[in-house]
Amino acid sequence: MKDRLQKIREEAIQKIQSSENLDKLNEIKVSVLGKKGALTEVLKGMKGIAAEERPKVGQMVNDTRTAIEEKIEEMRARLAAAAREAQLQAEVIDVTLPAKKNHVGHRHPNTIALDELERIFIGMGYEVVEGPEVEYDYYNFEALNIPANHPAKDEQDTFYINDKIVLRTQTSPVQVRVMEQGKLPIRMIAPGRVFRSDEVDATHSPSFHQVEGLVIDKNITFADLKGTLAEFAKELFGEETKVKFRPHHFPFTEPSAEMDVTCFKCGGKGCRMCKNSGWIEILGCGMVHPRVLKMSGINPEEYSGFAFGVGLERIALLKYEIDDMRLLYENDMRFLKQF
Ligand code: 2NL
Repeated sequence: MKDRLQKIREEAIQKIQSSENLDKLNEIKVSVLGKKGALTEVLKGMKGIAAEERPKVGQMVNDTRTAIEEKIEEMRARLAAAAREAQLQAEVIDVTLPAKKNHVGHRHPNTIALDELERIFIGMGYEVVEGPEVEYDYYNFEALNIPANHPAKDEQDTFYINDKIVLRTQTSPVQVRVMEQGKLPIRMIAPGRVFRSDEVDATHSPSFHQVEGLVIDKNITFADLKGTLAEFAKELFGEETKVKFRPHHFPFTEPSAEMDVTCFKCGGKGCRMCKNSGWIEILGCGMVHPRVLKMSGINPEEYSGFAFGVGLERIALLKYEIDDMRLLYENDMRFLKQF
């Protein structure tokens, strides 16, 4: 019996010491100390031993078990430390490696121009209001005094969803919605995306952006329009900028005008930028047509107002001297990050 236990002990210790990982070690533990293990087999054989011998044999079995358990624990600690060390080695971070380049984003030229326009008008007490891009024909055309037979309504120029709904061709419908709410006075700008059925070229795109402005109060005159837009031009293009108004026609304003600014490149002497005229066309404007006021529930005998519309891309192209609108939509970072 003693020899057998000695043999079990030596074999077990030999296996334990040569086990190369924790899984292997556990297998050995089960094969020796487990329910069907070698040592357990010995205990089962105790029945055949004389009663007076049993305590002694029991003691020997227990000593063997303790010795094997100690060896296993010692080996377990060694293997665990080795595994941890290997993991640390595998996960080592080289803090001297160069960092990943962090590409910081950049505002689009349209966004830079819009932020600038909003800053100027907010500074003059205007509110910024947005509205739907898919709009009723009523708000986009009818409420703006654009008759059913007007060329702008042609399917060649306007995208129709159905005969009552269009993709807005201007942001004026946002202003009509504000006028309808009936809270006066109004001092607002309406920036946003607009749509026209145009072919793409250097100056046209089927989707572009507009900023429209609207002021309605008692005693608003063309002098308010001129003063406001002259101030706007100075803030946008520089203090020395002068403006001039040329008569024009829009269905929603009367009288109507287009505003030019002195060329900010040559100061008015004439250059490539202003096609040698010294002037650059910048926006359309006018006094809100009394019919437009009336249709939105405002009494034209009591209130008057002015309105204007600017193409955002036109401002961005001019300000940053970009000669092709398509560059604004290609999302080429090498181009965009110049501004
Ligand atoms: C242009 C011309 C303009 C307006 C827009 C407007 C809006 C309302 C009432 C009256 Cl709610 N008018 N907007 C007025 C005059 C001109 O835009 O050529 N824009 C690029």
